[in-house]
Amino acid sequence: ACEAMAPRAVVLRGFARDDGAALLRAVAIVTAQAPFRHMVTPGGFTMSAAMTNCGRVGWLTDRKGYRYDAVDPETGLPWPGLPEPFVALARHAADAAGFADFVPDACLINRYEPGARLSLHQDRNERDFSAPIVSVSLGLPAVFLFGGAQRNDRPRRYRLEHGDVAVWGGPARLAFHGVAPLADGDHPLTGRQRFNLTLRKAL
Ligand code: MD3
Ligand code: FE
Repeated sequence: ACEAMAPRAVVLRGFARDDGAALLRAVAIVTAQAPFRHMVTPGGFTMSAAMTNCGRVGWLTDRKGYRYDAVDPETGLPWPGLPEPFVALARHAADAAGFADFVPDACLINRYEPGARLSLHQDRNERDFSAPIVSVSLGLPAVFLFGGAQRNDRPRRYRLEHGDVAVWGGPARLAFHGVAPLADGDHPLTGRQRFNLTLRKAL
């Protein structure tokens, strides 16, 4: 099942459901080396979603700004490599959405607990906006807010469930988007948590 949100933005419902347990095992391996942490925005706010990364570079925010870096500032080590199941899934999902030859080099992993949210923003720290972004939802469901090219455009709301994969490219690549505060719940694989894998070509 495939649902279009906008030109070149689709949700592949349940695309990763059968891989959910394996993807979560890979998340546990990554976070043993690069633990989840609550980053601080340039404006001084601590983010409610906890984050970590794997891949050649990882996305960061601190008082100095938003950027990608090859080193985890918490450990001083390079980020763990991209697990093979992440790369395979990203490539297959991009293919299914009509983006051939997508090769991600970075994955931001977000962890939401009840009440955590992500305010409306654009993803614009990547070098090449022509590559799509593939996002995988695991665990508790969330309400995804999908706006337009302008911050003021009223966002539409989409429920993203365990195993749903979204692919964003073309004009949708720079759309404003966010995540509404997570509702409490209990998922058989993740308990009171939602994980989101955002696979990108950052370099
Ligand atoms: C639409 N994460 O990490 S993923 C992010 O659920 C982020 O954790 C959200 O937005 C999450 O930056 C949403 C879906 C997503 C990712 C990138 C996009 C949607 C997007 C880029 C352009 C438009
Ligand atoms: Fe984003």
